[in-house]
Amino acid sequence: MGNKQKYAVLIKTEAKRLGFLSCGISKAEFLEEEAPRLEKWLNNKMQGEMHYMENYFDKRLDPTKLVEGSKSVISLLLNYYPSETQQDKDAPKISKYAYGTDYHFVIKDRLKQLLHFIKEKIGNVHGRAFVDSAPVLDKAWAAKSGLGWMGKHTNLLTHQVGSFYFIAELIVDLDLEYDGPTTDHCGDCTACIDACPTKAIVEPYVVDGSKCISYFTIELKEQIPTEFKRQFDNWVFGCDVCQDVCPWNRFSKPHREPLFNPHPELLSMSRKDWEEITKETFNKVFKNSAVKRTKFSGLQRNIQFLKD
Ligand code: B12
Ligand code: SF4
Ligand code: SF4
Repeated sequence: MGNKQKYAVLIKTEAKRLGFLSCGISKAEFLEEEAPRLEKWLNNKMQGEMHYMENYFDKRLDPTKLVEGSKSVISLLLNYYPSETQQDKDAPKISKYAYGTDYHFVIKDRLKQLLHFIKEKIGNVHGRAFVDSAPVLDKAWAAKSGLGWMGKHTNLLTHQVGSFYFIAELIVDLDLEYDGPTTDHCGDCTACIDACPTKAIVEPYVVDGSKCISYFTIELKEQIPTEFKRQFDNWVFGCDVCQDVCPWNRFSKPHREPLFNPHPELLSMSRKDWEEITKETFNKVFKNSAVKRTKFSGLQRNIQFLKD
């Protein structure tokens, strides 16, 4: 076994031990296929008010411009599929990914541990840890390294565990053995496209971000356009519809990450509790959650938007 292969095995074994669902490795290089797609998406203004998506176009497509001397992108998945969901079927809905502690903190910590391990076992490796917010095309890298395929709803998914997981990566200046992509198993299915409440999946594999409920309820700082009234299917933070209807998500398995467990009160909150939510309850129930990012005023705007 050569060093590249030996180190790749070592890293993947440690990633599993740290609780990651899976780990795949790609050569750090320009993402040729994604470049025209990202350009088109931006030209069509599908980023809406998410102006950060317009920045660092070159770095977003080429990790060697983001991390000097980088050779490999190590992609990692972390499962967040909960064993229980909200009990009141009429209550405003929170996306499953936001039930527990904000994933940025949980994953960043785990990534640092993995990087530390690499430095300790392999040597003087330079690298950086990324999760979500950096100019990195998380899904494209995970797909390139065989961790799943990008479905028609554009999320990364697999046969084995569906799509309810986060994606993160380490970009390092270490040569490793690279994995190849897997195949697309969407076939003739159009369940996600048909079910999307705001028709945001404008064509297979293309989501118009500016029409997605997740964008309206989390990213948009202004008022939600009234033309979308009564189309939110009761979602107040994110939206899971395209994933909930995906046949491959029948194979989702509950996570085993205690930090992703919801505050005990969250799942039992009734519709009435939501409508009467106070700042104190908000601060308590969403103490460390990603929901905190919309602030109390943002959540109230979203709850209000569902009315009449
Ligand atoms: C901006 C963003 C959003 C925006 C825009 C969504 C989008 N699809 O881009 C909004 C706010 C709407 C959003 C919503 C959600 N998001 Co988001 N989001 C991101 C972010 C920050 C950037 C994504 C991006 O680069 N978009 C730009 C466009 C160009 O990319 P794209 O839609 O992925 O487009 C690709 C495909 O369309 C493909 N393509 C185009 N044409 C064709 C044709 C063919 C044939 C093929 C095969 C492919 C293809 O190429 C494009 C470029 O790769 C990433 C984190 C990151 N840094 O990557 C998280 C991320 C994608 N989001 C994530 C999640 C969990 C969500 C939500 C499920 C949250 C929720 N429950 O509310 C929803 C899902 C909505 C959806 N169906 O996509 C996860 C996805 C995990 C996974 N399993 O895939 C990520 C990776 C965050 C993370 N690190 O875990 N998100
Ligand atoms: S998250 Fe909801 S609104 Fe966004 S594309 Fe999926 S189903 Fe449509
Ligand atoms: S619902 Fe169907 S089309 Fe959409 S991602 Fe899942 S398998 Fe693919």
